[in-house]
Amino acid sequence: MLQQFIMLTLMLCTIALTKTVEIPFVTMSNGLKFPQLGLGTWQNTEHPEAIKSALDLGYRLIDTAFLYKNEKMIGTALKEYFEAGNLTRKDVFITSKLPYYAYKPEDAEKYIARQLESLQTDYIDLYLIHWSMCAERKTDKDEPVTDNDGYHVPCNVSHSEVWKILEKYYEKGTFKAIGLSNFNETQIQTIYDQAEIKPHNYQGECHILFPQTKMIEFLRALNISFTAYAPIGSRGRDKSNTRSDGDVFEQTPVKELAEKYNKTRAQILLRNHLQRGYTAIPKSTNPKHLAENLDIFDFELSPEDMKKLDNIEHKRLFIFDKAIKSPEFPFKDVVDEFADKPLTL
Ligand SMILES: NC(=O)c1ccc[n+]([C@@H]2O[C@H](COP(=O)([O-])OP(=O)(O)OC[C@H]3O[C@@H](n4cnc5c(N)ncnc54)[C@H](OP(=O)(O)O)[C@@H]3O)[C@@H](O)[C@H]2O)c1
Ligand SMILES: *[C@@H]1O[C@H](CO)[C@@H](O)[C@H](O)[C@H]1NC(C)=O
Ligand SMILES: *[C@@H]1O[C@H](CO)[C@@H](O)[C@H](O)[C@H]1NC(C)=O
Ligand SMILES: *[C@@H]1O[C@H](CO)[C@@H](O)[C@H](O)[C@H]1NC(C)=O
Ligand SMILES: *[C@@H]1O[C@H](CO)[C@@H](O)[C@H](O)[C@H]1NC(C)=O
Ligand SMILES: CC(=O)N[C@H]1CO[C@H](CO)[C@@H](O)[C@@H]1O
Repeated sequence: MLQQFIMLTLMLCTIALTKTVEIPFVTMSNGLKFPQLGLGTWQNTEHPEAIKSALDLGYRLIDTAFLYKNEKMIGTALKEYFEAGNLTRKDVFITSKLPYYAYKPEDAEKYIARQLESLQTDYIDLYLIHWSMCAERKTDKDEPVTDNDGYHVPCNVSHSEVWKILEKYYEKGTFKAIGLSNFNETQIQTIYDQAEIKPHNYQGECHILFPQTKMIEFLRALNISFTAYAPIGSRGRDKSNTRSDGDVFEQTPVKELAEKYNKTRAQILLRNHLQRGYTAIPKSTNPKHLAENLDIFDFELSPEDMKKLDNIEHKRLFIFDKAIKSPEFPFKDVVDEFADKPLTL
C-alpha cells in the first residue's frame, strides 16, 4: 500500500515538473487559433537563449518586426530548437510586421522576402502593417528620410495599396493572417470597408494606464482579434518615441492586488489582460520573468478587483512623435500634446 502510494506520489510529482503550461487561445475570424499569451521581442537583439527558454516553458507565440532587428536571431534560434527537439514550425505562431519606410509595393515585396529569409520560414502566421504613417526611405538603407528637424518625411502610399500587398501574400498562403498596428478606429474602418480580406488582428498599446476599452469594443464588433503591446507598461522602453514617465508597477491598486492575491505585479497585470479576453505579449529575456509571466493560470481576479485596475488615470506611453508630420498620423491626442514640442530623440 505504502509503496504504491509513494510510487503514485512520485509519478504525479514528475508529471507536475515536466508539464509545460497550456495557454488558452482566441479564434480569429478565419478560424486560426491565436494564443492569448505570447513573447514580445522588442529590444531583444542579443538573447536567442530567451526564445528557446520561452518555448521550453510553453510559450508558442513570438512577436517580432523588421524594425526590431532580431528576425535573424529568432530564425536561427527556432531552427536550432526544431532540429534539437520536440516542436516543429507549425507548433509556433510567428507575428511580424512591415517597417513604415517600406510601404511602396515594390519595397514591401522586397522586405517581406528578406523577413522570410531571416526567419528561415516559408510562411508567417500573422503579418501586420506596423504603423499607419509611412515615411520615404533612404536609397539602399533600412532607414527613413528625415527633415532638418529630425522628423520623418511622409511617403505618399495609400493604406489600401499596402493592404493589397498583404492580401496577395495571404491568398498565396505566405501569411496565415493579416492585420494592422498603430492605426485609429476611423482608419481601421476604412480599410475594413474596402478590403477583400478583412483584417484578422489589430495590435495596439494596452495596459492599465491606457486600457483601450473603446478600441477593443470596436474590434469585437468587427471580429478583429486584439493584441496588447506594452502589456506591463513597457518597463524597459527607451525614450525614442515614448514618454519617460508612467510606471504601471507603481500604481496603488497594482501593489495592493499583488499583496492580496500573493502574486507579482506583472502577474496581476497579465491576469487582467487575460480576463479581458484578448492576447498580451510581454517581453522578457530574464528566465525568472519568463516563467513568472506564464504563471497566471491558477488564480482569478474578482470583478471588483478588475474594476480597480480600470480606474487609473489614462495616458498613452508610445507617442511616435518623429512621424507626427504624416497626414496619416493616427493619434489626435498626441498631435495636440506634442505638435509644438521638441522631439524626444
Ligand atoms: N506594434 C508596436 O508598435 C509595438 C510597440 C511596442 C511593443 N510591441 C511588442 O510588444 C512587446 C511587449 O511590449 P514592450 O516590450 O514594450 O513592454 P512590456 O512587455 O510591457 O515590458 C517589458 C519590460 O518589462 C520587463 N519585465 C518583463 N517581465 C517582467 C516581470 N515579470 N517583472 C518585472 N519586469 C519584467 C522586461 O525586462 P526583462 O527582459 O529584463 O524581463 C522589459 O524591460 C514588445 O516586445 C513587442 O514585441 C509592439
Ligand atoms: C469570430 O469568428 C470566428 C470564426 O468564424 C468565431 O469562431 C468566433 O466566435 C467569432 N468571434 C466573435 C466575437 O464573433
Ligand atoms: C500622391 O499620390 C496621389 C495618388 O497617386 C497623387 O494624386 C498625388 O499627386 C500624390 N501627391 C504627392 C505629394 O506626391
Ligand atoms: C505566496 O506565494 C509564494 C510563491 O508562489 C509561496 O511560496 C508562498 O507560500 C505563498 N504564500 C501564501 C501565504 O500563500
Ligand atoms: C485618425 O487618423 C486620421 C488621419 O488619417 C485623423 O485625421 C483623425 O483625426 C484621427 N482620429 C483620431 C480620433 O485621432
Ligand atoms: C518544449 C519541450 O518539450 N522541450 C523539450 C525538448 O526536448 C529536450 C530534450 O529531450 C527537453 O529537454 C526539452 O524539455
